[in-house]
Amino acid sequence: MAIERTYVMLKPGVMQRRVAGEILSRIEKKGLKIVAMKLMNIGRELAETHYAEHREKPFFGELAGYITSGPVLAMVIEGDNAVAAVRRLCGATKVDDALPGTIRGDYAMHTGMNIIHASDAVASAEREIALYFKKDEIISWKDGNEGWI
Ligand code: IDP
Ligand code: MG
Repeated sequence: MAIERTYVMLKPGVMQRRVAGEILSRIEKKGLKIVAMKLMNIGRELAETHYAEHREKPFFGELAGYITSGPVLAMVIEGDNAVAAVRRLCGATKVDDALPGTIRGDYAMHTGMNIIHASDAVASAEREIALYFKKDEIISWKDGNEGWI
């Protein structure tokens, strides 16, 4: 068991389309645990810091514009190998590669608006969690389910 935390963010289109519950439900049903969550507007500065690795990419302006266009649902998700587990639920970055059954495969038509962000490694998860959450906003909680999920 390698209990990890990952940063997950439902992008603005999710709130516009009123499908946050459906997507959260997939994360919960998998057996992952929500340990922090907040609805927030991201400013340009935070968007550019979060996506700093893409600063030189041609889609950077579109990406920063989209992510700041409305509220996002930011969360920290915990579980066994949670980083890879959430990435699998999300599906591929490019919508043409995202298979049906994955969140992006089922909900996204355009790569630039691919519905959900999830950290790609434990190190980036730590960096991203710290960008969005204070330590005391993350709740460690125990339940009786760990044996069977
Ligand atoms: P990821 O979200 O699967 O980790 P990244 O390569 O880190 O994918 O890209 C960050 C975000 O930038 C993607 O989720 C997507 O919204 C956007 N993006 C990536 N590649 C393209 C592209 O080729 N065109 C438009 N937007 C893109
Ligand atoms: Mg990425």
